[in-house]
Amino acid sequence: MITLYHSKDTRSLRCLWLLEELELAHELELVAFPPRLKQPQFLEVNPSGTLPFLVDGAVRLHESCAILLYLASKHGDGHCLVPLDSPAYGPMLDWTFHGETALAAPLATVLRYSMFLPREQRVPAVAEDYRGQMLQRLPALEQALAGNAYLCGEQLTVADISVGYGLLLGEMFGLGEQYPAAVRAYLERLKARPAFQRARAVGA
Ligand SMILES: N[C@@H](CCC(=O)N[C@@H](CS)C(=O)NCC(=O)O)C(=O)O
Repeated sequence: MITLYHSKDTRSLRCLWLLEELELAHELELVAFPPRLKQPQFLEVNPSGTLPFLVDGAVRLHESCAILLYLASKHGDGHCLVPLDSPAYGPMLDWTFHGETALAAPLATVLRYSMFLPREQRVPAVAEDYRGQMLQRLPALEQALAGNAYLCGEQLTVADISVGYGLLLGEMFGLGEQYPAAVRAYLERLKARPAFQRARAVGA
C-alpha cells in the first residue's frame, strides 16, 4: 500500500494530485504544518521534517518531483508520462524539475523572508529579489505552452503537476495578476481538473 504524508497546500499536493489523476489506492497521513513545531514525532518518519513523504513498501521518498516520477513510472501504466522514445521525454523531465527549482523553491524563500521567520529576522529585499526571480521564469513557460494545452502536448503529465503547483503557490501569495495571460489560462485549466479539485479539498 502507498502511504502519503500530506499537509494541505504544501508540496505534497503535487503527489496527492497525481494519485488522484492515476486513481491509485493510497492511505493518507495528515500532518500538522510545520511538522517540526506542531508534530515533532513526524521527524521519526522523515528526519528532514518536510512534506511530502511517501512510503511504498520498502521505498521511502521525500522529494515531491522524485515522487511524481516514481509513482507515474512505477504505478501509472503510462499515464501522466510521455514515453522514453518521444521527443517530449526530455522536456517533460526538464519542466518537472523546473517546477520545483525555478518556481516553488524561490517562492519558499519569499515566504521565509517575508512571513515565516520571526519579524526581526525578515529581509524584505531578499523576498523581493526571489519574487522577481520567479516571475522572470514565466515568459519561458508562456513560450512552451504556445499552441499546447499542456507542457508536453494535449495530455497532462507530471511536468504540469510540478509547474502547476509552483504557479498555484505564487497565486496564493498574490502574484497571479502578474502572470502572463497564457500562463494564467493554463493555471485555470489545471485547477479545473477534477483530480486537482479532489486533492486540494483534502486536509484542514
Ligand atoms: N524540495 C522538497 C521541499 C520539501 C519542503 O520543503 N516542503 C515544505 C512544505 S511545502 C516543508 O515541509 N517545510 C517544513 C520545514 O522545512 O520545516 C520537495 O520538493 O519535496
